[in-house]
Amino acid sequence: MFIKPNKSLKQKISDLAHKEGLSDIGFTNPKLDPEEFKNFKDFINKGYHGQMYWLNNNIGWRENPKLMWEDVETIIVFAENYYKGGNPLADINIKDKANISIYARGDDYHNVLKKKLKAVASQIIKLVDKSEVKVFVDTAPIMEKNFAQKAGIGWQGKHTNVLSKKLGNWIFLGLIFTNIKIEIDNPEINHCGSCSRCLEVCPTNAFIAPYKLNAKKCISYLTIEHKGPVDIELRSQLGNRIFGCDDCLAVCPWNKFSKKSNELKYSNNLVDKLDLNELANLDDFQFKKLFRKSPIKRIGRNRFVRNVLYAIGNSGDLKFKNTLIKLTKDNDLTIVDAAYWAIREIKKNGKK
Ligand code: B12
Ligand code: SF4
Ligand code: SF4
Repeated sequence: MFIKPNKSLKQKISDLAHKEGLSDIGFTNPKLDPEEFKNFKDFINKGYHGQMYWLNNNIGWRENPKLMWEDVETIIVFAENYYKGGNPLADINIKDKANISIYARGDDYHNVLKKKLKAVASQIIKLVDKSEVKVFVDTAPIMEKNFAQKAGIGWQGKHTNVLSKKLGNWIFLGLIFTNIKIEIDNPEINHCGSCSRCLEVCPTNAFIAPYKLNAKKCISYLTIEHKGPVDIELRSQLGNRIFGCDDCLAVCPWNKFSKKSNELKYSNNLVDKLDLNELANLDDFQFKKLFRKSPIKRIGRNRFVRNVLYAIGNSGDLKFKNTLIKLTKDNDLTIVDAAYWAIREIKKNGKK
């Protein structure tokens, strides 16, 4: 469907986004720069995706979103600020407490953001006759960060995430595809300059080069996506990070422009400063209950307890002894392995 570029329609959609509390909006066409797809394929061919085999599914859709939906004419990209204020790394040295990435300390953004995008999308179809829309947050095979840069939301920094001069890097991305042809925005240019703070701070040296991540070494991958035991050499570098990692994001100087998010669902602090002992003792039912609204629930009790055990091993604290002994008899073999590893670490490095 073609309608003439329509400024007022664009303004109306932007107003709808602001009404929903979304932080930024940009418009672009569904054409990906071939260089970006080449980079993506290179990432897969080198095996940097680890066990995230799903990244290789429907790979053609990533290259050309029209193969997924041939009528798509415009991609509307939204940024959702989730910054809670304060120092996101404040907890990483409190060894007997869990550190959870700030994106996962409140309600699951997939649900919160999708609801807002659906509200915007349902209004768009009322504005234009025969218009259609599709809403995406995170899970579809779409190069969200590349389209965000093309739509002028921000640029992909050396840490590989999108950051903006207005918002810093604590932003989620969400997309609406539509068959309405709308005037597009200018892409944002890169403002990283000679800075390399994010590359230097990474605890596992996961960056092969600026803009290139070996996800297999990234703590976010290891604690969220990786199934089974984590490589022994990487376990001690996890510290107390039991779900996700914020280190490379937290050091970015552009965060001086970050403001506290107006979305209270991200800051309900459901899971702040949790005690490692309590977390290690969660059974399946308790785990599901505690994390029912959180993105953490996706990884399940066993992978979660595995992460907690690595953190306990890294705490070097003998007070966890009884819990560790109990978990050497768990039904899950990865948990058993993690419990024995933690006992060895505490014996080796522990404070009595
Ligand atoms: C797979 C995935 C992961 C993987 C891989 C991360 C990654 N860098 O892609 C893991 C599990 C590690 C991960 C972690 C995180 N993720 Co994630 N993840 C995704 C997902 C589902 C796909 C991204 C993807 O396609 N990766 C594949 C690789 C190839 O992409 P890439 O690293 O961006 O590769 C590009 C660059 O390497 C570039 N490039 C290569 N060489 C060169 C050279 C030069 C000179 C240049 C300029 C560029 C360049 O080209 C490649 C293609 O564009 C997206 C959602 C989506 N559908 O897009 C969310 C997404 C990227 N994740 C998100 C978030 C919030 C996170 C975490 C911050 C969560 C946390 N706190 O733990 C961390 C950040 C870790 C990090 N440093 O990236 C947000 C990021 C929002 C933003 N502001 O950008 C997204 C967009 C989800 C969302 N909808 O909000 N994630
Ligand atoms: S999220 Fe953490 S582990 Fe992953 S690249 Fe950034 S600093 Fe490194
Ligand atoms: S820390 Fe520096 S290099 Fe990394 S994304 Fe921010 S500005 Fe770019």
